[in-house]
Amino acid sequence: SNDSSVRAGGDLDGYDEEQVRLMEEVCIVLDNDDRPIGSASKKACHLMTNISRGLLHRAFSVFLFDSQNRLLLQQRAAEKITFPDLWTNTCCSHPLGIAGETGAELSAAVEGVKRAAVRKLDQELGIKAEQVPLDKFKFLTRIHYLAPSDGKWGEHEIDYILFIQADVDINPNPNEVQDTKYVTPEDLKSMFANPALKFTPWFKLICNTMLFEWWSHFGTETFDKYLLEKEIRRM
Ligand code: DMA
Ligand code: MN
Repeated sequence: SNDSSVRAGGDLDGYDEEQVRLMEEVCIVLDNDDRPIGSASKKACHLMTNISRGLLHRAFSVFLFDSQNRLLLQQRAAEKITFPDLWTNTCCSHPLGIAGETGAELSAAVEGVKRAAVRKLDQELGIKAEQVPLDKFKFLTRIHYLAPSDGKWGEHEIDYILFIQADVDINPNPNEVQDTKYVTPEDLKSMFANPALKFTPWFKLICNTMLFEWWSHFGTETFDKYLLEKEIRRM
C-alpha cells in the first residue's frame, strides 16, 4: 500500500540527527481531563496528522527567576524540529513514560513533571540538579492548548506551569538553545514590541493571560493563591 502511516522514517529526513533521536522518547498520552490513557513516541505526538485526530500529551513549562526576579528566556536552536529559532520561557519538555515521571493523580503527576524539569534544565541549559532542588519548584496550573508549528509538526498538550526562583550557573547545549537572556517585565514587553523577534505560541498565550500577574506576586505571600489550581485552563 502507499499509506504513509506504514512507512517509517520519511517524516524525519533532513533534520538534525540528535533531535531525530530524541523523537523516539516516550510521551504520556492523555484524555481531555489529563488522565493517562497510554503512551506514544514524541514523534507521533507532534505530527499534525495525529493531533488533528485528537492525540494529546503531557508537558511542562518552567519559568526560572533569579534573585532579582528576572525571568530567564531561551531562544530555541535552529536544530529543533518544532518551533526552531523562537524565543520562549526558560525550559519546556515532556515527562516521559519512565520511572518517577508518570502519575495519574494530580500530586503524583506534579512530582513527575518536577523530575522531568530537573532532567531537562540540565540537558538544555547545563543547570545542575543541586541548584534546582525538587522542593523549590512551585506548581501553578495546567494549560490545555493546540498550536501548529509548520504544517507537518505541532503541539497539543496539557502543560504544567512551574515557577522556580534560583540563581543558577548556565552552560547552554547548542543543539537545544542558541541564546539566553534574563529579562524584567519591562524588558520582555519591549521584546514583544520588536517585530524582528519571534516567540513560541505557548509562551505568547501564557504572557497574554497570566504571566505578568503571576510574576508581580512571585516572592510575596499573595503568590500562594495561584498555586495548585485544580481546574485545567483551556486556551
Ligand atoms: C515541549 O517543549 C513542551 C512544551 C510546553 C511546548 P520542547 O519542544 O522544547 O520539548 P523538547 O525540548 O523535549 O524537544
Ligand atoms: Mn509536546
